[in-house]
Amino acid sequence: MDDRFWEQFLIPYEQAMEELKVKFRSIRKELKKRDEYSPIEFVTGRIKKISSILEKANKLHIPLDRLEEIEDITGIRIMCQFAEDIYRVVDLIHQRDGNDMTVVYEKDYINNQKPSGYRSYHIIIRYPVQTSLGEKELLAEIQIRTLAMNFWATIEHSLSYKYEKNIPEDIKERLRKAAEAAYLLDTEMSEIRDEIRDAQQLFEYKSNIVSRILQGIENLYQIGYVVEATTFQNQFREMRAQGDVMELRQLYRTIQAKIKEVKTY
Ligand code: 0O2
Ligand code: 0O2
Repeated sequence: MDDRFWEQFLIPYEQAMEELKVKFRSIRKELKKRDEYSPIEFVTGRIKKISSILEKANKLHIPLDRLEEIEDITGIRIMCQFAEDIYRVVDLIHQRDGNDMTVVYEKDYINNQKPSGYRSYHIIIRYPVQTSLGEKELLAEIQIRTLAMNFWATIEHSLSYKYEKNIPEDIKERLRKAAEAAYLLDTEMSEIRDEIRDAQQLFEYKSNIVSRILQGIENLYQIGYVVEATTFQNQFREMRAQGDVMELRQLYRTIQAKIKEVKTY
């Protein structure tokens, strides 16, 4: 197995990696252009190192003429801001299942954290690439994780290499604690996110009510009910300073009722 063999062997895997990176990055671009939230923060890809391919073949007793059975020669990694986004990305992949890719199986290391502390959602797909020799279907692994999970896994992976996969027990224990901290960080950020979303919705609701109140006061002025309009305007000024949504809602209803009443005369 010389360099030329590996060069040829890896061509379709590199092509698959490039195509998949473009496809997942385009989802992000498209959503951003439409001013929608993207569950994808960024996407990276890698081709497994030759030494790791051989190591894995050896570990899984895969003969060298069946290396294509290794599932993660092409690896795509999708990073999300929040833990909930992971399942949105999983859904996006499921929607494509049977179209440009086929899901073979999935490993949920989010709900089933590894003993090391590792968390991520893995999807193994079958992906066709068009080569000069015709179509070739190959396996690829998509890892979906949050930024916090990625931070932890990147450091743990490099330590794992440093210690040739024999990380001392005390460091392993500290890594497990760090994984717990990463998990708490994800949970905390999700809660903050929910609160931000609630606050944004309340703000939106409030500004709609305010503009409807102003519209109502304007209507009363136009149809000649100046005294009522002025009274409502004064009430509105006071309420706005306090900013109570329920009171604003009540004022809006009173103005609407008044308009209805005077228009029936
Ligand atoms: P942009 O403009 O940065 O958003 P390539 O295929 O050449 O585009 P390559 O060489 O494969 O990319 O690089 P890699 O390492 O696979 O992925 C790099 C992409 O991931 C770049 O985005 C980086 O900006 C982004 N990236 C890597 N690490 C982080 C990180 O910690 N945070 C964030 N937000 N992004 C990161 P692009 O697509 O080049 O474009
Ligand atoms: P590379 O080439 O260094 O990226 P195995 O890896 O054999 O134990 P399996 O079933 O082949 O298990 O695959 P698994 O565990 O579903 O996924 C393997 C890949 O997931 C790893 O690739 C890592 O990228 C990641 N991973 C899995 N467990 C851990 C972990 O405890 N820590 C970190 N940092 N990453 C993990 P490789 O094999 O490292 O390949």
